[in-house]
Amino acid sequence: MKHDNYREDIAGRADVADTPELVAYYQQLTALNTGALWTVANKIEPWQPKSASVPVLWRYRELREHVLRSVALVTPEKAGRRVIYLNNPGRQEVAAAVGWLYSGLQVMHPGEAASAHAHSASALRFIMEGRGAYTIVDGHKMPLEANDFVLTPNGTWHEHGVEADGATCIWQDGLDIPLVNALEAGFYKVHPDLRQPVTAPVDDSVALWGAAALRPHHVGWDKPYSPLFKYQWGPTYEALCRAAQACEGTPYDDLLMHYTNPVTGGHVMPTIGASMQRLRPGFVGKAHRHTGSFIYQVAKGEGYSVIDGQRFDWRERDIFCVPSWAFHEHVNLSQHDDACLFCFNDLPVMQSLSLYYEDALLENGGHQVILSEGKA
Ligand code: 1HN
Repeated sequence: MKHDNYREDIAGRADVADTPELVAYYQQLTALNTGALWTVANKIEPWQPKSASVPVLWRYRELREHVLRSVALVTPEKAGRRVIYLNNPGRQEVAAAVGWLYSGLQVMHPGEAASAHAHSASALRFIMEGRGAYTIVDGHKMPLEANDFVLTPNGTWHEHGVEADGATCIWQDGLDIPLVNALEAGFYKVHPDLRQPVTAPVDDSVALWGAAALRPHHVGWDKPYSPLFKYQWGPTYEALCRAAQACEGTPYDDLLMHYTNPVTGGHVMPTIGASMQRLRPGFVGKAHRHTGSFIYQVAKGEGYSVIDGQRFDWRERDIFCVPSWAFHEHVNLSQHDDACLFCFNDLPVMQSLSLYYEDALLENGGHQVILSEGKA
């Protein structure tokens, strides 16, 4: 296709043929812990981003029973966290779901709790099913329901549980663990009491900071993450539906809203951003690509996404990933119902390091040629 644009046998690219003399020279350099740049230059300076991750769809109806089985196999006390993690075939050595992002499905029975700990990695949860789940973040307790999005930012004490009168809960965890480990900045501590006291009224974070466009006058905030820890599904969905009445949306994402830090208007955490998007009934998106790694969960509806030429059909609770610089386009297969996609990503990292690039597909009416069909 475009391969001629990326030839390596041109001026400006490394193109040195081996000779016996050069090979001997390279061996001498290796012995001194050095190397000739031209032997690796084209590999370490690709023409454009080359993700090691592959697009993957994790079907909830295939995963759910395995996640539930873990309840009988291990306790949260012994496991620390009872989680089945999403393992991208291209990223197994760093346990990433895509790029430098980790994700997993955590399950808890009524009356169970996972002990309090803190780490330099940032984390989030997106609630999938159940009743009576809660998270406590630095003394702030929050009850959680399906499609709620909750932060456990870097450095905060956090623990989770399900109330005794609740029902088995499953939620998706998202963390920047692979990134933090790549940067060699991972710290981890267990709370000395294994539990933290609840020191604030339940849901005070939502009460104080959760009113759209209103900021409390007398309460300051100087942490690098959002003081609003929980973003509830009800107001999020309502905001998307109302905005859809007021504007067109984009050809790629239809109507997409970023969850924001109400103090800054910026991303919710320094390293992880998140969004919820609504694809109107019958929406057929065009393809674009950008840098950064993206993990989606289908919060509502049915459709498919074409990622790097592969079609993935999804329905509610399925999870899929879009690697950096992979073309992707989303389609809502229903003519009557909208579809909503929750997404978390490393956009704050890409943007703050000036590494965010974006590109629309211009050929073929803005649609990828589908090279393989994902099974429904
Ligand atoms: C973690 O702290 C949680 O708090 C879940 O529930 C998954 C995976 C890796 C590292 C820390 C949690 C995690 C994690």
